[in-house]
Amino acid sequence: MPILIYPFLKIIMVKLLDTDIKTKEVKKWQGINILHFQGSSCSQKLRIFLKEKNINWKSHHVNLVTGDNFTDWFLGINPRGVVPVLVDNGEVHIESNDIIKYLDNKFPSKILWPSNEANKIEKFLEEEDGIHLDLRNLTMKFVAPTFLMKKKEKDIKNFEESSNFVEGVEDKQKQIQLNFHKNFIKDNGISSSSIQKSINVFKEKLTKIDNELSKQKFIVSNQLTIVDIAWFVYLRRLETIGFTFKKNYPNLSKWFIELKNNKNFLKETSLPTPLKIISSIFKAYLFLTGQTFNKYLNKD
Ligand SMILES: N[C@@H](CCC(=O)N[C@@H](CS)C(=O)NCC(=O)O)C(=O)O
Repeated sequence: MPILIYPFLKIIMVKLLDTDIKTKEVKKWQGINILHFQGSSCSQKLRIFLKEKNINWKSHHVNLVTGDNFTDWFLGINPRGVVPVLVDNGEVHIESNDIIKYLDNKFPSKILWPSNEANKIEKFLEEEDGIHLDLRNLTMKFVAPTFLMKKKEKDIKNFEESSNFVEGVEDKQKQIQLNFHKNFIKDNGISSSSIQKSINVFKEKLTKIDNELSKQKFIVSNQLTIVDIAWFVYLRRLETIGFTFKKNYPNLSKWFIELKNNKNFLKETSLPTPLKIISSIFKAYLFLTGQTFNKYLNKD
């Protein structure tokens, strides 16, 4: 059963049970351990949060491009096959927003999830998590070539055959991840209709956030919160893909430029160097073959 740590805020932690954890060595890990990938948006959000709060942590790099997340070792820590993961003194927590909520409570030095705005923050983060696969659609279409983004059949098979239990019950999230990668292989990439849908989802959300930012300095209030970090990460990815904000989202654009002055924000959202090089070459290829992001942007 999920553990309620702040019952008054309806906050639910995803903490693995001992029986869910097949990679037993992590139970001996001391302190704050983070399993993450440099180019993963959820990991970027968590890393900025950790830096802003000055929390010391031990890094465990999981390369999503080479399939580290579908090894028995990693699946024995997170059966969903995704990063980030927190191992705190042998306890395994998954789901980036839940990890952040847990750590914000544990280290109250600089609160980024203030209790007086908790309901609003939860709503924003639920929405952010809900469109994560839209961000992935756009990333997998515009950041690197399909052949590089495709998971290996043997990795998918290993993932499919691995344990499916989170908090002692069969997990639906694993199936969502599995279906995503299987469809990517079957369709040889992301379909044009999915791209169009994902762009429209973002246009709607950006309009909403731009409106919030017309009323106050940050998205939730006049104070920086985790929602700003989460959306900064999304905007950095959208920017890489080719989205521009200045004309249609002026408040958002101003907020984005200001947050870019924070070195931690900028550094943690940079693509790994090899991916940066591949992405530049790929962008040129998309341009030459008339498949740029802008081609989709202005359609409804
Ligand atoms: N809801 C999850 C989503 C985690 C997620 O999808 N992580 C991505 C990276 S941002 C991942 O690990 N993808 C695995 C892959 O692409 O192979 C969370 O917030 O932690």
